[in-house]
Order: sequence, then structure tokens, then C-alpha cells
Amino acid sequence: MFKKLLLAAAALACGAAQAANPLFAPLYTADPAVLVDGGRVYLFTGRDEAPPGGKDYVMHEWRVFSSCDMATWQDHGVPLAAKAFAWAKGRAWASDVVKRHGKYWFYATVEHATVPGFAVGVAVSDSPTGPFVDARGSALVTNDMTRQTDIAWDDIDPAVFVDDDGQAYLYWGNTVLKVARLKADMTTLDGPITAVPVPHFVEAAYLHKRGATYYLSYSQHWPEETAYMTGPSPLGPWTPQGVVMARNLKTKTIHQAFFDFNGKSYVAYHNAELPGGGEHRRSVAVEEFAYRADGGIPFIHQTQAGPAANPAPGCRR
Ligand code: FUB
Repeated sequence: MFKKLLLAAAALACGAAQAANPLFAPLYTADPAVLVDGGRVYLFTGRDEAPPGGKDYVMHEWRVFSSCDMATWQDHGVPLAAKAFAWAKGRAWASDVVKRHGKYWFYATVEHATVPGFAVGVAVSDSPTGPFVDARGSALVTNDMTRQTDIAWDDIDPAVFVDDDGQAYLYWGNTVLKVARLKADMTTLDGPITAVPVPHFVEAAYLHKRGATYYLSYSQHWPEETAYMTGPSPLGPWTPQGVVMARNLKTKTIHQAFFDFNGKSYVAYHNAELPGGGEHRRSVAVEEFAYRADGGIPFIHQTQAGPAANPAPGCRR
């Protein structure tokens, strides 16, 4: 008993918290992105700082948490803030993080200070927990580089996928999904930006691969629900596979990230179920699921319990 109390006290002292959806209270978090590295899972989020009843997103920074077992999370604080991009006005919207060439690359949505509209920046670090620094000194994508819609927020929600042959792809967009190859330096587009026709697409594109199948998941309709398509390559052709998570009750967005960790499959997403939550006060949650025998993703229900503990051998707490 005494040993258990000591362990609980040690966990509290290092900022650990037992998982129960939503995660990371008392912080309001949104837009999860996941990186599994060195046998540990890193979960990156935006942070919602809007006051109760706030009418817009108030987001200045991203946060990163890690876990060895999907049940206990360590808070690593702020790896990157919007102000790290000197060319940006602010607004730390959705992000994605990948590892390449032994470094960690953080693709982030921010509002541009001089090119009207949102933009995608890229930052780099030697550690998944940062600190990350601007890798270019300028935006990777600006609103004037895409012409498919007139809205100012159509160049948001970057997702990066590095294929087994080393080719990296950047997916992003609101209303229209866009994709471009990245050069090996991870900071330059390589070739044209292509629009991907996706019925009812809104935002939050995310690419993952399982076996030989590429899964492109995204938010569709408004309020959003999570849907996905599959294809034989990172560029499709894509076959729609349907809805896998239903819309939220307390916020219109949902923003998913699929990943595998220690032999099990998970999806991270956000709802607004923390006390005091709301449209712009969201909270990240995680569910475990199992792929169907045909490789499909089943319909996934949100739970309060979250995933069962899945301790990864050799992962240091
Ligand atoms: O968090 C701000 C925006 O809301 C994100 O960029 C979208 O994916 C939606 O979740």
C-alpha cells in the first residue's frame, strides 16, 4: 500500500496523469497529431484558450505529451508557439510532426502577417519535445499559392507522410484538399500543388499506411464527422470508405489522427467534453480499435474510459 502511494506521488510530481477521456485536463486541447518514436508515443495538440462562451479560437501555442502505455501521459509543455514564426501574425491551428534525417519536423498552421490568410510553416528540432525553431524563415505555403477557393482559411491543417521509399508528401486544406511532394530537405515543395477531389471534404486530412494500403482520413460535412478513403499509393486513386466517427455534440470540429502503438491501433481526436468545454474549448481524447479482417476501419465510438493500459516493453517512464 505504502509503495502504491509512493508511486502515485511520484507520478503526480513529474506531471503524469491517468488517462480517462478527455485527456490533459485542466488544459483545453485540440487538433491531435501523433508520432511514435523510440518505442514511445508523442501526442501533439493545439491549446484552446478561449474564455467560456468565446466566439473564436484563441490559440497561441502547441503542446506535447508522451506515453509508454497509452494510459499515463507526461506533459512536456510547449514545444512551439506561433510567435516562433517571425512572419506570422499568430493563431496556432492544427499541426503534424514527422521524423526524418534524425530530426523532427513540425508542420504548423498559422495566420500570415503580410500575405492575407492562413499559411503553413515548418519548424525543426533535435527532439520530439522541442524546442522547435523555424526551419525556413518564411512560410512553406501561403494563401496566394492556391486558388481553388476564395476563403482565407483554405491553407490549414498540414499533414505530412514519409513513404517507405523516403518520398515525403504534404497534405493540407479546408474545403479543398491539396497535396504536394516535399523535397528531401523537408522544407521545400517539390513540384505542383494538386487538388484532390474528396466528396464533402472540410479539413483535417491525415495519411497513414498499413501494409500496402494508404489511408487518407479527414473531416467531412459541418458539423464534422470523420471519414476515410483508401488507395494503393500516397496519391491514390482513392476509394471512399465511409464514416468512422460521428460528429461531436459540443463542438462542430473533430480532427483525427490514426496511429499504431505497441501492437494496437488507436485514433486520437477532439471533442469538447471537459467541464467548461465548448465550441472553442475542446479536448483531445483517444480510442483503441481493431481493423476489420478486410483492412477496413470499423465505426469507432467515443468513450470516457479511453484505451486500456498497453505498456511498451523497454519504454522508459
Ligand atoms: O483548431 C483550429 C481549427 O479547427 C483546425 O485547424 C481545424 O482542423 C479545426 O479543428
